[in-house]
Amino acid sequence: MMRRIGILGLGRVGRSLLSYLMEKNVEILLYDENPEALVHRKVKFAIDNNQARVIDDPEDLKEADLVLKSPGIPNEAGWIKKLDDAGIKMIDEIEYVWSELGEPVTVAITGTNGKSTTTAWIAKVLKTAGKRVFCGGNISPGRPFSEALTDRKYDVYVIEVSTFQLERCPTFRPNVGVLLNITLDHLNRHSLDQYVNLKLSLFKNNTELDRAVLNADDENIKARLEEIKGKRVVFSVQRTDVDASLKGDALYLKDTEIVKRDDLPLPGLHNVANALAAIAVAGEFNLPQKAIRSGLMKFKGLPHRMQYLGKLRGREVYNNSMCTNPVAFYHSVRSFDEPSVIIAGGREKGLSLEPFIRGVKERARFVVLFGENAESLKGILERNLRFSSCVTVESLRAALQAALSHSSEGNRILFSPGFASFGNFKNFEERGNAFIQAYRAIRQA
Ligand code: UMA
Repeated sequence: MMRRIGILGLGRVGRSLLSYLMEKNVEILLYDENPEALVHRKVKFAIDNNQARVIDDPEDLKEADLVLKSPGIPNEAGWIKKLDDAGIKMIDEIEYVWSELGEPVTVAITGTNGKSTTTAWIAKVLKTAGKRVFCGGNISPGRPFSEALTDRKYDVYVIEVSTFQLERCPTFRPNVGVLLNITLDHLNRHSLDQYVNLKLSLFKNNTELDRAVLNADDENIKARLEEIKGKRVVFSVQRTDVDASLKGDALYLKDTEIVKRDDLPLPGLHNVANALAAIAVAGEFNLPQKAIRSGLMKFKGLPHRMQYLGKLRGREVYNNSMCTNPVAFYHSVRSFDEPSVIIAGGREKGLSLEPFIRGVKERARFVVLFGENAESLKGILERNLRFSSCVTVESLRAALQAALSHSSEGNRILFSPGFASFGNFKNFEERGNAFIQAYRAIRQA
């Protein structure tokens, strides 16, 4: 009988898996809770041409030999549990693609903050050294890992993986796994213990030949270091007795100077840490110093992550829409030594506001608040810091205008929300694009 494969969720991952499976001799079952997902061109084409069958009741997935789950579908959902109880084999895209590709050379990057930047940076370094690199995974905008299935021409697969993508990966074993940091995020879906365990599960199948690249400065990682399997390769911005370190004004791989800190294209100590992670990975590939240095320096950064937009009436404007939690906010405002005029606010995820308040205290010249929690943040800043240099506004354009009128030439305006985009936008990209549009509109006015 023909193999039956179910695809759960028809977002970017589901659609990309669908494209691949349509070329195979398998029966495809599709399920998505949102009927709108079925009218997407690619999905509709498959259904109309009888290349895939939509099922209305997830119970019917019990007919499948294998089910591929999209990361956005919570593992804890009742209907998912029911499928588990029925003994259905259900795995994550990462597990499926990695085994379909025949367990290729893979670098997988995870962590709470900085993973997209570090993923792209590592890919840049490897490319500069002449490797053919697939760069994708959770990184957004970017390519889901499953896109690698349709063009197999790579030496190395560099993928960003989120905890949502690691829950059902029984055999996945990257040659190099990178864990950047673990701070609280996504606790609406995971408890802290669960979250740390999931991050560490990246290494659970490691053999002695596999590498775990780890941040020695992170308390949550340090506490569990001994239980991480494989060869541990450690980086730190504080210690110099590690594999990749910051010594004085330069970044080192063991005793070899790789690059001067001032030559890195991205600001902030957290980006020094990200660069050290990339250096540690490059070291495991035995890349020459020159290629590592040049790859690190050529990197342009990613959209919506400390993206420099240009000057507006003499103020430097940065878009960091990707900043979706208070810890990321703290690091992003501290990227600069001088205080900034900050635009922040959004939807709360139940995380501690302490890093946000500390970030304002240490680096805010003025704060413009926008989004769902704007009013409450204003109250909190006034109560906790007696900080009254803030206003609330109704739109991003108004936010940028307010930032302009509360700053002077030579100041920096930093859009670093610190909270989720939901409520006003679909995701951080839509929010970042809206900010860029506001910037352009004011520049042209
Ligand atoms: N769906 C259901 N039921 C649910 C939830 C979703 O049926 O309970 C359906 C939706 O109707 C939709 C589809 O599932 O049609 C969406 O699937 P998805 O949410 O997995 O989205 P994709 O488009 O496949 O994108 C996913 C990642 N999304 C999430 O983890 C939520 C993208 O990460 C990732 O870029 C992409 O795969 C490629 O790998 C986004 C993200 O926010 C950027 N990630 C989080 C983060 O970075 O913090 C983890």
